[in-house]
Amino acid sequence: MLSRIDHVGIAVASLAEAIPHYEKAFGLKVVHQEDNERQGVREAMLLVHSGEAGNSYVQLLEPLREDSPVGKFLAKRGPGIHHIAYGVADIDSALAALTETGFDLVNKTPVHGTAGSRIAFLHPKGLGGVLTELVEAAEGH
Ligand code: V0V
Ligand code: CO
Repeated sequence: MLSRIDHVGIAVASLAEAIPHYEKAFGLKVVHQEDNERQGVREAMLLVHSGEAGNSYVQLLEPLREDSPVGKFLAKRGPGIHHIAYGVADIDSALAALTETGFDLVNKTPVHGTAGSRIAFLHPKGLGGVLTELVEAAEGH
């Protein structure tokens, strides 16, 4: 079902402060930046690797509001790894298969993700305390 690690989502207080650290430490480059109102985040994608199965990124996440998943996470736990996202070729069939097994889905149908992707979150409870996202990337991402 899973084709790659698409991204690691990292909660930060400020993109402007965090991005230069990643650029300097690893020579990564921001290839996409976007505000996602529904998710309450301003996010930056830094490309790590392009492979046959698709791309892998670091996703830096700054909250747009305190009362958002990343805003609440920062207040409770401080900055750090917020979620891991796996690439899938077909998110509809992946979600259908997970529903069949009675899995606890945050999103039962895909929602809008970064750069035109279709995404869905799985609850951390069922996955060792790790918030997990599935990503069906848009063509070319
Ligand atoms: C909360 N919890 C987490 C967590 N956030 N555990 C692991 N990783 C996280 N990131 C735990 C928290 O410690 C509590 O555990 C429990 O879940 C309930 O926490 P809460 O603060 O009361 O939060 P809830 O229940 O209101 O919401 C938690 C969920 C929420 C996971 C349901 O954060 C959510 O819907 N997340 C999915 C959307 C999202 O994260 N969007 C931002 C990224 P205890 O204390 O009860 O044990 S957007 C993105 O990645 C995009 C756009 C993209 O990739 O394209
Ligand atoms: Co993400």
